[in-house]
Amino acid sequence: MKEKKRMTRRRAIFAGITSAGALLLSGCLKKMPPTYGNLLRMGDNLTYMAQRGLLSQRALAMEYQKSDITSFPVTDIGDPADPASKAAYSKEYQELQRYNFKDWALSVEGCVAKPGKYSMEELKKLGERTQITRHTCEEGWSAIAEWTGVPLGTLLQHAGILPAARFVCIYGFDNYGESIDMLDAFHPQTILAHTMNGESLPARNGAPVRLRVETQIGYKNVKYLQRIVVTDKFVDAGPDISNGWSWYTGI
Ligand SMILES: Nc1nc2c(c(=O)[nH]1)N[C@H]1C(S)=C(S)[C@@H](COP(=O)(O)O)O[C@H]1N2
Ligand SMILES: [Mo]
Repeated sequence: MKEKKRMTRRRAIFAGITSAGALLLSGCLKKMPPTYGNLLRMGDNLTYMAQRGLLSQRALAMEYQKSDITSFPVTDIGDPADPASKAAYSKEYQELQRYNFKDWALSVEGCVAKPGKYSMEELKKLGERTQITRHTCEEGWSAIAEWTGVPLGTLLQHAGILPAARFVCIYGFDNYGESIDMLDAFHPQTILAHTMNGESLPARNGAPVRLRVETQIGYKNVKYLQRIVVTDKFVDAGPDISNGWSWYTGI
């Protein structure tokens, strides 16, 4: 009896290991990160393969209640008059900000049938989603806020995304950029947020619009959006390759 139990347990463990292995292997070939082979991006290999292979691809990130909302630390933005502050306060950005972003428009380019610019009004007309989520910065802090914005997938569909499209590069006015794959681009919680905690997105949090990609870590959430480029090839748009930060940072 004892022996049998032990056997069953051993078999169960073995079955568990082999099925997990088979799952990984079967999904493996299709689920290599596009950065595979890049030494500084080695972190992607396991996280991307594990996430794409084992988790439901539409799994939602945790959403919170209004009472969970916390303060957000001030990160990279300083005083616009201070030359040491980041390029988010470039001349072009300052000009737009001076008129409350009235003339701002988001450029959508690349593998889309209808490339063009979307004003705030046009973006808002496409639809919206509101979510209370936790932002997790790679530097060790996290904060919860409510975000409202147009789902990136809705915008891409409206722009007539072409079958060749594989990645979406998102750039801010400070030349910060990131790229994500189509699964994350069309994830229901991936939105272009124009509203934070019920108010227009403040400058320091990325006005007028920022990306919220809740399936990944803080630095993928590009602020001060300027343009979106849909590509058929992998473009490692991240600025942090030299730091060895992963391209894929699934959470
Ligand atoms: N354009 C742009 N987006 C950016 C950054 C940046 O420097 N420039 N920093 C990233 C990092 S590392 C984090 S943690 C979050 C910080 O968002 P917050 O300033 O709203 O807290 O923005 C991300 N998006
Ligand atoms: Mo961060």
